[in-house]
Amino acid sequence: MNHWDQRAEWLRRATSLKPELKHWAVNAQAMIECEKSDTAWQKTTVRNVGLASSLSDMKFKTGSRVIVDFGETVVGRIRLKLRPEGKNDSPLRLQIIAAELPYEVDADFADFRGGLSRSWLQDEVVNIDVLPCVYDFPRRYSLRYLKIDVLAAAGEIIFDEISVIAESSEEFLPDSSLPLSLEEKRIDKVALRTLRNCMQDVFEDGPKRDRRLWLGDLRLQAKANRHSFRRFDVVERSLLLLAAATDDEGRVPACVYTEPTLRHGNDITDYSLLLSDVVLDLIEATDDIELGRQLFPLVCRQFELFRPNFAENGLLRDDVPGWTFIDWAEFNKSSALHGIYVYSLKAAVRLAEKVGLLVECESLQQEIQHKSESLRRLLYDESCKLIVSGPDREISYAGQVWPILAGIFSPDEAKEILSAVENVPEAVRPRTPYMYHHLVEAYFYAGMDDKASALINSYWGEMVRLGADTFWEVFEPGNDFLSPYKEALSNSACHAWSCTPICFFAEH
Ligand code: RAM
Repeated sequence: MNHWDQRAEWLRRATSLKPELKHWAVNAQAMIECEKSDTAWQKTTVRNVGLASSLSDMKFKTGSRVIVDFGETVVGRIRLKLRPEGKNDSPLRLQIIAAELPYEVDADFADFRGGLSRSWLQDEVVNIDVLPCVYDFPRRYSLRYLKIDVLAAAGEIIFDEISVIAESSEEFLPDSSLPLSLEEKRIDKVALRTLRNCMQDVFEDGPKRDRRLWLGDLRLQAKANRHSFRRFDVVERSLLLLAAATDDEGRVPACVYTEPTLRHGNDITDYSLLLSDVVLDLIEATDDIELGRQLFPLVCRQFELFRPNFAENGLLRDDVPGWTFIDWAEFNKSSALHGIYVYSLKAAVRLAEKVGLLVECESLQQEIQHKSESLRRLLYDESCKLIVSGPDREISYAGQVWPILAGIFSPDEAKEILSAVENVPEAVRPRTPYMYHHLVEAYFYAGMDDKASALINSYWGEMVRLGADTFWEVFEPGNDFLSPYKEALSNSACHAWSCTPICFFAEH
């Protein structure tokens, strides 16, 4: 089959796998007010001021405000059941803010200075012509809190109901039968809700932002899904959409837009390489050998496209073109990317073995050996037990973690490396749950299980202690307003790549 036909075929199959979304109502639980607090996350805390069930006894007029809490973060469409009291001769004008975090409820959006579009912020003004009515907002939001300001009303109005018609591929969070501590159970539940809320008709990175399918996020979602919802249809659909949007050179996109028609989004070098791992994970779970064989050439093409970035000595050149992500932080990414290359080659070999393409394995094996040796020989500083990166021999956590996950070092050596990096104050630390996930994995690989558990507790556990009921896109303890987009309001507070405690608890 030629390239065009193959992509069309993948798109057809992906379309046939489109899941039917489940819908259910989540009612507002409480009325709240926001307050400034020095000890709260992002300096904002909420105070309960009444039960949402007493709303129907209250009357609102021009200038009034109500803020409700749904008790958990939900993704769906807001529904208001409204009734006029007295004068009813003109439209009702409302302004809403749908917020994932208390800070968003209280912030002044006019001060927005972010690098991403202001339109990601979840606010809107609506005019409702006919009362009484049940008004369903057309746009889907991700929210825990809803602020409603009555901008103009003819007379008084009553909210008989404020709810969200939630939507996702799955409604219920699976019950874990794992022997977990109370603290771990809480983390697990938050992780499951995060994954569930991102599981729309594709695996989205975040239902508030970017509401988009990213290969790197999908990789972690698929792993967590294996231990929880087991919706392999949604994984396969998501993977095939990415495959179907491959460009004419054969590069798989880092993300796609699925509406109105499929479109190739950004390219990220490390995400394309990791395609092998996503395919392997799915085929291991489903045993769909035929699909594995079909996707194998696409997996190999990613290595072919990337290979010219290696110099004669087996190290990456300093000027790898395009976007290398690894984590939302500025640092020399060379040793991490080298590690990802070897890690991804190894996944490709396992995939080839699984689907019986043994002839292909030999050259991949040789390359693994060659690239592992060059990293060890040229980037590993035996005297201080650290992996350096780039001409200035920079040290970062990612630069240690990925070569370790690639299996270039034994668990004992990995332990020495991970212990050594802790004593380097200038070592660039992880910034996002995405990179923290890989650090935890590296601790487990090195047999440092206590370190891994402590990190799960101090990182994901801390988010829970700060009030998270879904895990955040970006989290650095003590740095409340950190944002890769120069504006914390743009951050997503329910983000796919943060859901992986599900994997840690199930696997270790
Ligand atoms: C952001 C999103 C997404 C991530 C990319 C690299 O836009 O947070 O989850 O995969 O960056």
